[in-house]
Amino acid sequence: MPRWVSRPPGSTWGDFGENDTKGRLNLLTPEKVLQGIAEIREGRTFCLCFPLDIPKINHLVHPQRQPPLIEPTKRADGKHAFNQPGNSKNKALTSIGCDDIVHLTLQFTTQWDALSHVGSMWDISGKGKPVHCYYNGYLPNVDIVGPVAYHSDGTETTLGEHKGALKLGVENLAEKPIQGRAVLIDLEHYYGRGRTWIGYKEIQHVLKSDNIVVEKGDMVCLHTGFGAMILEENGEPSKHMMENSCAVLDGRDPQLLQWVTDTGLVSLIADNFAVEGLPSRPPPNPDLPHHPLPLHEHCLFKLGVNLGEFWYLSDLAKYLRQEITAGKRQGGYRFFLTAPPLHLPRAVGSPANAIATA
Ligand code: UVW
Repeated sequence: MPRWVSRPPGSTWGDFGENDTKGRLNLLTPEKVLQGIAEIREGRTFCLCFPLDIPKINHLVHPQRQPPLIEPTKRADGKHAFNQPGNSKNKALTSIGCDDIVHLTLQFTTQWDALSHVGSMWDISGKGKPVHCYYNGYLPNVDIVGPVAYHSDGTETTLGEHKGALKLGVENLAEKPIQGRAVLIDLEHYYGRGRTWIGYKEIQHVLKSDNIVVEKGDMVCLHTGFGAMILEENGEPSKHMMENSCAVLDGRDPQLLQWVTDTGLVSLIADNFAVEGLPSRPPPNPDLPHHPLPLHEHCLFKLGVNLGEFWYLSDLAKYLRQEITAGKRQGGYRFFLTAPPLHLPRAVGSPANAIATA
């Protein structure tokens, strides 16, 4: 039985195969990798990640997302495994070592959203009965038990059951792996640090002004200045600042969503916490069924476009603008991007280890 007989209008479901789990990542071809490499001029590298414990107050926006908790592992005798001699019985050995464990909220800071992160409702059977599902009609409540922790005393712990669209996990980005040509759209330069809703018109203004063309298979990074603001506030901006500063995409602008579709972009990345404004603008008719995160629905559910959030893009944006202004950079705002997630099967998101090379 096919998973769906009708697909949402404007979606890519089935375009990459009936059992596809990678969405637009399929457009990251060897040619796109070579195009990305061709944008390297000076070999300058930029870390696009925050430390994993920044911003310290993310839990005010997402109460369930807590900063990482790191501690030494415990040995069989219950003692912490830090500064341990390699072999305490052999006094001739000079080694010392530590071993850590971390409790990590996978979407606390610089992150990828996997396609299993946000779904919507669709009538996959074509019988007039919409159900909750994810990209390409994958259903939630696929039951996989685990992972299992093996303890040194021989016991095992089942850490929990995960019921989600587990084939769409973040391992899809790791397996691809996610690397290729990216383009930076510098919204802060044109719209400043005040809250600005960016629709199609506003994005076109920046593309035209900076001579940017987004092509099929490109990864798109939106620099809003939000990341720099967080660092300027020592990682602890107020909740008001978190919710009211800098540019955010307007997921209720149909023309903007159509632009995301038409460009063929692979992933949409920003230095803020949801790429789109949160809460989003009200829909035209709030009484009709609607998604609270329209850009998430469009990208993760319909198109198979992974979202990158809380990246740090300000140093890269500054460098590219300086080089372009000095007439030193033909490729404009394009660069080579390597951004693997943790290769953690079934996870719905992951820290992104993102590096730009220009
Ligand atoms: C939001 O902030 C809703 O974005 P995400 O859940 O994708 O991190």
